[in-house]
Amino acid sequence: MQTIPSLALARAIKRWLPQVRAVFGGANCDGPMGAALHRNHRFVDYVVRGEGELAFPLLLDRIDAGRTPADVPGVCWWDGDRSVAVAPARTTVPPALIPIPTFDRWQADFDASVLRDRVNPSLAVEAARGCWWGDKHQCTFCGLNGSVIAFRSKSADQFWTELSMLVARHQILDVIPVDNILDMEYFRTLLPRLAAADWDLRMHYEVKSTFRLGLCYYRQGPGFLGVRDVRDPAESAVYVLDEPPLREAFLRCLTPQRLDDWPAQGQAAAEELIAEGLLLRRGGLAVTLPYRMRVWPVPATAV
Ligand code: B12
Ligand code: SF4
Repeated sequence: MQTIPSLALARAIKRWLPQVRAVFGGANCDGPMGAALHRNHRFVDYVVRGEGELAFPLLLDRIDAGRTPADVPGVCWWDGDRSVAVAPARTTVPPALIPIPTFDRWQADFDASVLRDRVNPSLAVEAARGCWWGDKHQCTFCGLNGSVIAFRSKSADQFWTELSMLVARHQILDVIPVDNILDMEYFRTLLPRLAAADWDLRMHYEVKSTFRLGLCYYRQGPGFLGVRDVRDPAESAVYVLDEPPLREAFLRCLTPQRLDDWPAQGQAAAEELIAEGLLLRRGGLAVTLPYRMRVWPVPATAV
């Protein structure tokens, strides 16, 4: 929800139903923004700053018990007309406890909607919080100023289980992970599994601009539909390894090969890859170029 409409709605609700408690939370209430939002709007009863999984149930407990939430981390509350901001928690919610979203009610509403044939629905899922890049040198424009930036992610097993359950339950193949950044470990653990499932999943992940294209290339495009190359089109090129003989030649040459021993079709495929700069021939041997490169040796997004 947007902040200003949410404030207007909260004010209207409080005007008509003053007994209702207005609680705000989310990215726009993070850190000092949350304290300022509370301080400036007397009709906002509470603001939860930071992660809600532990703080929100605690706040509800305190409200239920008629106690002040002075011990609930990150919460802003009113002591008379004074806005009090409790310091946020130092600990974070362990990734294994990050809940699985429940889309059942949304699905029922969607199915009943007249717009259902006009909208292409996606599932929003969460595998990680924080940012491993920002942990070391946060980008100047980063919006995660108030939150804990330490990176934490679900194990590939857990995320795979959640993802496959949601996809099967809702029969939706468009998936949007809300993570700030892709867990690099997933190249080894999760992505090969997604690729092997062969589900036609369309996942949209954020990666760093310094991300090595060779990583995708090495993993044979692990379920990626495409990599957006934001360089000047004049300097970039796309080469797709989509024909079986090309893929086979490429993969076989991960171990140096003597091309003379290959059948004609394999040799033709290898020649094409050599021409593209994806294989290197030295003497009688051909080998796939190494993928761990800072700068990709060919002007290609070879996925
Ligand atoms: C998905 C997403 C979107 C989607 C939303 C799709 C949708 N239908 O929900 C789209 C693409 C529309 C979007 C748009 C924008 N986004 Co956005 N978006 C995100 C993203 C990637 C994930 C948010 C999410 O769902 N997380 C999963 C949930 C479970 O976690 P959470 O939101 O952090 O919530 C936790 C707590 O905040 C708290 N909480 C949340 N809500 C509440 C409510 C209550 C009552 C309580 C008690 C607690 C609580 O508990 C949750 C669990 O711990 C975040 C980055 C990130 N990874 O957080 C950016 C992010 C929230 N977006 C951001 C921005 C700037 C925008 C835009 C303004 C961009 C623009 N210039 O247009 C717009 C604004 C849209 C709007 N109307 O408000 C910034 C916000 C910066 C800030 N601190 O204010 C973020 C943090 C990205 C960033 N790093 O800069 N966004
Ligand atoms: S990569 Fe994104 S989340 Fe990470 S520090 Fe930069 S802007 Fe922030």
